[in-house]
Amino acid sequence: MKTRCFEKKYEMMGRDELSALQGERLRSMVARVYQRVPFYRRKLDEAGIRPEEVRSIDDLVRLPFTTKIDFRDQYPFGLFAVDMKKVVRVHASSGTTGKPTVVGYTRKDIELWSRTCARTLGCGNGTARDVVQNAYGYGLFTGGLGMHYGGERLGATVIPMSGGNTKRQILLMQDFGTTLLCSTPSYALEIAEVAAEMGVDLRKTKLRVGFFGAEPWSDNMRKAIEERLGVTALDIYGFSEVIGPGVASECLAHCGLHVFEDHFYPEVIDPQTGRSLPDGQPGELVFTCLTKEALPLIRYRTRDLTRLTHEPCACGRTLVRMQRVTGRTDDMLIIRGVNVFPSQIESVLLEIEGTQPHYLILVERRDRLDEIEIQVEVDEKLFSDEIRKLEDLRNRIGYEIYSILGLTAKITLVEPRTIERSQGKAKRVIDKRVI
Ligand code: DLL
Repeated sequence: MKTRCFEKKYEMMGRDELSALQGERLRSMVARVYQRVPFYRRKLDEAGIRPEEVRSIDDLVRLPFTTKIDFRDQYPFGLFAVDMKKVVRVHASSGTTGKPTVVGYTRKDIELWSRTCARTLGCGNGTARDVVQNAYGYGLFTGGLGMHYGGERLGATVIPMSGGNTKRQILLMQDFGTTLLCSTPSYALEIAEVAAEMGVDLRKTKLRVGFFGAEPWSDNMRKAIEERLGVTALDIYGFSEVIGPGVASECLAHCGLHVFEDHFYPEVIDPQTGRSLPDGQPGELVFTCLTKEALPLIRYRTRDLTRLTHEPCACGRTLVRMQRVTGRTDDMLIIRGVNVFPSQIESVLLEIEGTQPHYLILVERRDRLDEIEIQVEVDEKLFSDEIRKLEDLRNRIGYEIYSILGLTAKITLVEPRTIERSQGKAKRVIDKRVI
């Protein structure tokens, strides 16, 4: 199989050489965070580990984990390992409650990120001759700017579309000769449907490969996307805490996602015991950033479930592969590409006078788009009041939810004791989507 790598030296490095490189990078990273991040110094001290005891990559399993709670506790910049004057960019994703999870990049981190996103495009044999239509959202979300810089770093021509404006996407796709599409898989299907309504056959355009990620999807969706858009659909994975997109990417051999492990070292652990699991066993994915300057993380627990394999791949890359993410260990939902924790919705509701702490979140996929409805019980007396008061409350909740999540939710106010009570753990979410 014909493989074009953006950084062959690293993507096809011998395993022994790669391990040695990882060990060296781990050593220097641990020494750096010990010196510069009080949070890590405390954690390593508590675990009784001196930085100089970390000699090879095998020592990683002795180090403590980092979690999303640590981001919340160190909000906003407490985990940064450099002075703010070296930080040239911040991004953010959803935290578990009102505060976002904030991540930072130095100039060198941006260069690293550009390269790993260029590698991602390289996994679909992308080159400087390609035209990349980037339909990931630009802004605090990492998808847009990450893939944008990756495209430019590759030397390709980037069309910075962001999400939405679907008819325009289709028009430019034809007129500019787009060859590579970057979007969430659900948005790719939306593009296909709108194109069909417009009478445009996307299979006749120059579109060649799509880089789809940021949300869970399935082989059925892959088939539908490939048929309707006439592309090879690749699964790409990443998350903001470690960098954004550009952590792992499927190649044209379609047998798992190559993890760019010379920078982001993956482990799979048993989520209950924290014990590292061998190849092939499913568990929680954990990442260590070996080279990042602004935010180097030690053993960050992603909560994503998958398996790893070191079996050789037909493309020739030697990098470890992760299988498609099959679920999460927590209750995070991804709605229209936005990460949503039910606890975020709860904290909004609890702050609004007139609501009761009984609510239900309903998620559906209608006309290819995710829809979210929040049913919430309100005080008895509001129902005997004027309708206008209920209307005001509904608008207020909708507004607050939008300002925290950036999502428009349908808000339904219901009378007290309408929502079913549970005997044990309350069921707060009904997700009816079939992906
Ligand atoms: O979604 C980064 C990204 C942008 C990845 C564009 C790929 C493409 P976050 O907003 O921090 O970052 O969300 C990260 O999304 O922990 C997974 O649960 C989920 N996720 C990301 N990629 C995939 C994928 C970006 N390919 C969270 N399959 C992660 C399944 C994915 N889930």
